[in-house]
Amino acid sequence: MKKSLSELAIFGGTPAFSETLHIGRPNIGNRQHLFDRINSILDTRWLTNYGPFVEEFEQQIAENLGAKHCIAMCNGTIALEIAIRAAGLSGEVIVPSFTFIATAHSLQWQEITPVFCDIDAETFTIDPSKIEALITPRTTGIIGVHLWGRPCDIDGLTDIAVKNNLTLLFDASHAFECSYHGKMIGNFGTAEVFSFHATKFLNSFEGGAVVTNDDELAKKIRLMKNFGFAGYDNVIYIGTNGKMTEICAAMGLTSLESVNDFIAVNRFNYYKYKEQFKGIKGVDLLTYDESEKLNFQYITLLIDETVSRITRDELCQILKAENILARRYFYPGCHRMEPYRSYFPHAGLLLPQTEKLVDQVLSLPTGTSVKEADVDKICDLIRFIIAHGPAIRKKMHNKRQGNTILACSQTLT
Ligand code: T4K
Repeated sequence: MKKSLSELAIFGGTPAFSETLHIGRPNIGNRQHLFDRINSILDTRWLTNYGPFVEEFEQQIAENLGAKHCIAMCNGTIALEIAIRAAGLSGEVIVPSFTFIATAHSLQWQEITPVFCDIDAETFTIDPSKIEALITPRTTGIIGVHLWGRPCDIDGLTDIAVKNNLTLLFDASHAFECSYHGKMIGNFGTAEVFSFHATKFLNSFEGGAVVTNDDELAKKIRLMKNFGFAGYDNVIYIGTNGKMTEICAAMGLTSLESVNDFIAVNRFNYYKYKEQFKGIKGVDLLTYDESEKLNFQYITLLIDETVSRITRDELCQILKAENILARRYFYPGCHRMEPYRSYFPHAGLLLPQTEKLVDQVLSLPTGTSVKEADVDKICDLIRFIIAHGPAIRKKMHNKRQGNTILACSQTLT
């Protein structure tokens, strides 16, 4: 527990953690089960292309979600690209800017223009009431993102999609094992896309999947992820290589066995953070609708600098010096990254909620590698920082000025 400003690592004190505490540390299941599966892969010499583990992984995911089809892929981005192509999207597609860049890139990569829509001020997911103003004759679809595992307003989006004859897809990368009105994510829209990247709640090292209840679409996606082959020597679609390998499926199956344990740890950490952040001025923990099924994978703070008297970026910098790698997910918004910021330099004017939020969010470490004592230490530190906000800012400012003067004098000598 720090007692004075000079004990903060940013001012030369000893960091709170001797090793970096990362956000996004993978949840790891039973090692022996993974090793057994890997041995079996090596014994059978079936490494990829419709192996038994991929098949089992797909079946288990579909069963778990109560959906008809799961098509496993090499990662979430390729899964998005294939879902978009198979669903026949073209022209313009409406997406939130407040998401990981892959949501927008998976469209642009196929020369489909992502049209950025603002988010709702409460849910931080795409705001259905802003969509119709963005529809043009070129619009073919909407992609909602269940950000941080908190579902979009699926009913609102479905109404607009039906009314305007648009295809509705969901980027459900964060939302495996989450529900909406009691129904598992994976069952909405034309299809939903998951990521099983190392940093995700459920990981298969790298991986992703398209989940759908549409038989025809599933068939098409299966062909497209395998170069368009419909049997030996017969290609019927343009396709790519989106296949998941056996070793990734082995990891995915191993992770699936431990889903309840992962949730229990995440939930515990979430409640611990929630308890600790009560009453810290200007620091709000983003909460979940606890009547739903949740994976609790993300601990996200909103920093209101007018109250906290320290900016999100200053807090992030101070925590980094303490070896706590908090991340500004998803700063600065897709519209402020290339190529979109060159294509649409004024997009921010239509995205006031996004513009506000990107400067406030800070994600903190959680997951099975983060212990109760770690959470306590992080919260103590943040409490201390906020309590001394103005003094810390001043000291940081003086330090910056000192460094500038030093750098200038070194340049002159
Ligand atoms: N849509 C959404 C909404 C997404 O969030 C994502 C991915 C996608 C689509 C695309 O799905 P994939 O194609 O990735 O399956 C990370 C992930 O790479 C990315 O998967 C994820 N979203 C995004 C939110 O986060 P970075 O650039 O922040 O990753 P990186 O390398 O900085 O890692 C984050 C932290 O995780 C590090 O501090 C260290 C830790 N880490 C990471 C890896 C890979 C580990 O401890 N071990 C590891 O193996 O993007």
